[in-house]
Amino acid sequence: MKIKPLLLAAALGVSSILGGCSLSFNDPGMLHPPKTTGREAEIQKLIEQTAGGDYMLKYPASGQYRSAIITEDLDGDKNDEAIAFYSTGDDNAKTHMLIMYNDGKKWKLSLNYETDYLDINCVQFADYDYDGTAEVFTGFVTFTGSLNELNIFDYDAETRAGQRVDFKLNYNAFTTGDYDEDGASEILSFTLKSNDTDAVATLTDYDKNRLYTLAKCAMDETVTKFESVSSGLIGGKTTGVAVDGMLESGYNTQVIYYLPENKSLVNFPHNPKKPVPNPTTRTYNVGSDDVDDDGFIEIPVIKEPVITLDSTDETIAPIISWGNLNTRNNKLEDDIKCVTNFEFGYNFTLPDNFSGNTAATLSNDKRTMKIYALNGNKPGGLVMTIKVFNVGTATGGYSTIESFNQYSYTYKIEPDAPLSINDQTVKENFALIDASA
Ligand SMILES: [Ca+2]
Ligand SMILES: [Ca+2]
Ligand SMILES: [Ca+2]
Ligand SMILES: [Ca+2]
Repeated sequence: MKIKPLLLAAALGVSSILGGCSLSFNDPGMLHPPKTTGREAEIQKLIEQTAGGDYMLKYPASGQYRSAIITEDLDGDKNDEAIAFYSTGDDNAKTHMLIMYNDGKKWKLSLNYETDYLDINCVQFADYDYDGTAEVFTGFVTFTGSLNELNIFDYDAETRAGQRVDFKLNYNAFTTGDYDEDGASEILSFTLKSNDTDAVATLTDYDKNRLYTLAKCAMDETVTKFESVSSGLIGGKTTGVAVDGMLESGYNTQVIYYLPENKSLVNFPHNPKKPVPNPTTRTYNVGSDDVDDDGFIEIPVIKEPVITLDSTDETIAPIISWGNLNTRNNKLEDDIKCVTNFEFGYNFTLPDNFSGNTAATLSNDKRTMKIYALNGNKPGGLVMTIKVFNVGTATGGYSTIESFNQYSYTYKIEPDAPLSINDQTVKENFALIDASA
């Protein structure tokens, strides 16, 4: 079983937003209009005409859509509509959001919405009212702490007019998905504990021509920032959201999902009535992800095994146990275990016959990982070694698995290894932590 390359942010010194919209905000987003050609140039001409003078395009700071001109086929007629944000030189205390469409000949204005907010957190698309046309979800950055305000815009496929829906929601992060299995999208939004907000997850649904709060649940008040929100299948047929958060020190994950039979929103593992330590609390910034591409999101639990080392030349390598949530008992079930070298950026998935039987160590310079058979709580016989050389310098009978940038990742299996493993398994179970993922 091979896990796909992961983006492990701590190893790379960057932070990642895996889908959804979070509070992440690092660029005011002002820029000169880009030089464009073709369709973009035509759209830009319409923006110029609408702005009627100097203008600066703005773009969302986070989420999947971050370009100055966002195109998306809202009504499914195979022709994209376009969304853009700008401020004018005359009135830079306002932001305009345009929805535009092409009538087959030229680009025309569907909506020119004006707001006092200056910055855009994110844009997403989802159809919440079952009419086959996606609504535009726009989060503006408010002037209150790290809160954003979600606004929704409806595009009429017949008249091609856009209008703002009478609905507002404050959030630190949000995403959309079909969380109650009724075939249409809901909004799942999250707030952090602050002077203005409680730490809460809110599920907003649509019925009888209005958006309303379907369910809420408490979240962990010690989370200071949302790192990423991943929406998808979490277990069984349940769609939920894995919320990776930053703590004062370290990181954790909460999984939020809806139970239709109880009409309740559930948080794993946070429950104010039955407080338990969060088993996902970790020092490394590793995010939840579908690591084995089986369609279910795995949650990382990092364990530093209690193993006695006689030598001070090496340390125990952390084990990441990627688990799936069982929504019947709200418990994580171990799925895939790997040992990780954060410094040189790779994972090695432990084969079944290694799991619970082995200890992995890292040399002090982190170049050498040794995997031993366990003897009580001490490393026993050496099974195999993974060693990182600078490209072209490998010696000592090591075979190369792959090379990346200046490094060759190599391995050697001991001739009389106390546990069996073959070359193919080593190569299959090795995965680089890919910076470009
Ligand atoms: Ca369209
Ligand atoms: Ca719709
Ligand atoms: Ca739904
Ligand atoms: Ca998976």
